[in-house]
Amino acid sequence: MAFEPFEKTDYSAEELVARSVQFREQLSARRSIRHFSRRAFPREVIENVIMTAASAPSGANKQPWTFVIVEDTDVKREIRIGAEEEEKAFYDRRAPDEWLADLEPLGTDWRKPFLEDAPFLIVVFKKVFDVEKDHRFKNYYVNESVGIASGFLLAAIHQVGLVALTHTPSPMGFLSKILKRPENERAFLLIPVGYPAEDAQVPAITRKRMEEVVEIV
Ligand code: IYR
Repeated sequence: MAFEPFEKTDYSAEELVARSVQFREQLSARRSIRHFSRRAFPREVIENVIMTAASAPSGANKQPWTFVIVEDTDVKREIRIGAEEEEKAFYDRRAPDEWLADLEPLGTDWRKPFLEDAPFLIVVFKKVFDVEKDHRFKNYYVNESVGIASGFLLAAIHQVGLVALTHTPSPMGFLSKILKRPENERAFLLIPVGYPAEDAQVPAITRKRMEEVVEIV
């Protein structure tokens, strides 16, 4: 592999602090949203946030991801039906009481209208291996890589000024079927993206204080 110079930046200590505060404030204003407007916007925005995600680091630079953009109304409906079926089973039977108690403050239930309301759904697939000419090639740290890319994606959506939800109906096999994905891909996250509904509300959550999440050695 050829090497090339790294285009570096060089900020002073004061600039570093100011930039870290600014980005912290910007990103910590992001919230998971469950009520979407149907207001349209260009698909180009979605393509750009996805390509931001696809710039994430990955094990051995294998980039083990596929991002499916769903904009077709009928396919969105099919996905809503599939997700609600799994979610109904989750809320009615599968979820242990402790899990339901943890979800209660968030006000979630099996109904997922946002899967039809949001103009776009992004379905993130992880590639557990790659296939070329019937040969299987290994990917590495797939969950870590796709998790990092998904973090980039959420940050990019927020920076653009749109909202999203990291939705994980479980199991997600219905997504592979509806979207006709190959056998080396598994659904990782289902992310509706759009403008928030006029009357969107969010639970008044708090974040842990620094002392609770940081240890200095
Ligand atoms: N997948 C379900 C349940 C759910 C689970 C967790 I953990 C959440 O943080 C939120 C919801 C649903 O989407 O409703």
